[in-house]
Amino acid sequence: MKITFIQPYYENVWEALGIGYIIAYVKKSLKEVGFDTDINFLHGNFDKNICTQASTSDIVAISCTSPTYGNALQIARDIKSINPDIHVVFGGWHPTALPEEVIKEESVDQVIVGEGELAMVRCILGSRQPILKGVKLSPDELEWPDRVAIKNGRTIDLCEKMNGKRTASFQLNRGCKVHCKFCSEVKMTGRHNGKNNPIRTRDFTDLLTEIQYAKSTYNIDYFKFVDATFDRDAHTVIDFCKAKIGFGNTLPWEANIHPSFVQRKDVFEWLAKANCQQINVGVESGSPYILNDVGKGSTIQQVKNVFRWAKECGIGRRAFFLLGMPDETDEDIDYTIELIDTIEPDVVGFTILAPYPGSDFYEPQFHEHVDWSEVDEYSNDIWSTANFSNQDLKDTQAYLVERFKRLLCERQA
Ligand code: B12
Repeated sequence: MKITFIQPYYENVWEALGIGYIIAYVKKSLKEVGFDTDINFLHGNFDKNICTQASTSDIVAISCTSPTYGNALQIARDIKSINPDIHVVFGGWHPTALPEEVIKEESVDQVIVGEGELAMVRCILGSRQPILKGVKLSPDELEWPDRVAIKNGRTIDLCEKMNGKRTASFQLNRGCKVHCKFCSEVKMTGRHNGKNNPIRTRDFTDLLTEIQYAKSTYNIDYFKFVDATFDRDAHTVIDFCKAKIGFGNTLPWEANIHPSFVQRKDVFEWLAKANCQQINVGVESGSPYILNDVGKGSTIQQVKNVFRWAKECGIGRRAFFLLGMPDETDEDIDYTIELIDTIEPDVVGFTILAPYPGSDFYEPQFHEHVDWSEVDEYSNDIWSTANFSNQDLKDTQAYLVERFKRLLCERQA
């Protein structure tokens, strides 16, 4: 049986890690039951080449986020127009958030909701339920993502061309302890719950061995984590750093940090010892009211601590701010400016809220017909609040970007 996985194109140079996980698990599971498969991976837009290559498959499985959903649908339509007998499966963030809508599409035969490894095996072995639920596997049931299949060498080469670093990404945890209203993670891994939905953390030796494999295969000289919150708690971060040092892994790396989980300076001392070069922090706002309102789970003081400790330990600090929370006022923006001036991040991103399906801000009556290929948090024409028009938000974003650039120049002069 020929199965083709497709990741529609989006402007970034990250590898399709989710598909890599699925392919590895499918290959192992089907081998165990003696089921013969020919598995392919294609990455690109709805160009003829992709559709022609995929059209000789028995199953085409397409991954999509909301901004890539339009392309994904076009690919599915084109493939079906060449070969209507192909079974077309959709999975990933958008179909997980809106399965009922996606399955209505004529060119989609099946939607897989949630983590796709086991469900994809079931699909290949014949399960044809229109909406098939994914299963949360424990880390030791998962295989390392199949980096050869997803052509990781290509994205690593591209990273080198773009920023001089041969970078690959890895996953430490599945699940997140917080539920921010603007994030759709909860739809994928469920609401965190210590008992029956704990954070699933990998064995460090297994992870470090995978990193070592990527280093010797692709000559990577830098790595990142895909985890939205890498720092599940202080002792796990410290234990990972100790394990990395003990393993003899000296590679530089970066990770996303949630300020509230690592409120101890020694965490940053260990991160520095383990050659962590940058922390990326979703600060979102300098206003305590807004942070509380969106369920961020961190306080301004915690943010200040993290930025101070990281600086003292020589770790680079990137901050992300999200404009356009529903009740945000001019005063809240002033608090954000004040916070930026205090924490002095090395890099900053200012985005505008995008009400992605799966997030608490998605409202079908307003957003059902949004063309998501035109919308993301960097730029969108759809979001406004009671206090700010869409243009106000764009102007504020532009003002903050310029202001930060100026500050950075002054600091560096
Ligand atoms: C790391 C990350 C990125 C990385 C790239 C990740 C990558 N490898 O491609 C970067 C920074 C480049 C990025 C970019 C974007 N991202 Co992003 N990203 C994430 C993050 C933090 C983790 C995703 C991840 O890699 N998980 C680990 C891998 C192993 O899992 P996975 O890819 O999700 O795959 C699993 C399932 O999704 C499913 N699955 C996936 N594909 C398929 C396909 C089939 C057929 C099946 C059956 C199942 C299936 O099974 C997989 C294995 O279990 C999530 C948020 C989060 N909290 O997790 C947001 C998130 C996925 N991103 C999001 C968005 C919107 C974007 C961008 C549009 C942002 C932008 N403006 O650039 C782009 C779009 C990228 C794209 N290719 O479409 C949203 C998606 C919301 C939505 N409704 O679509 C999320 C949920 C964050 C949020 N705001 O809520 N992202």
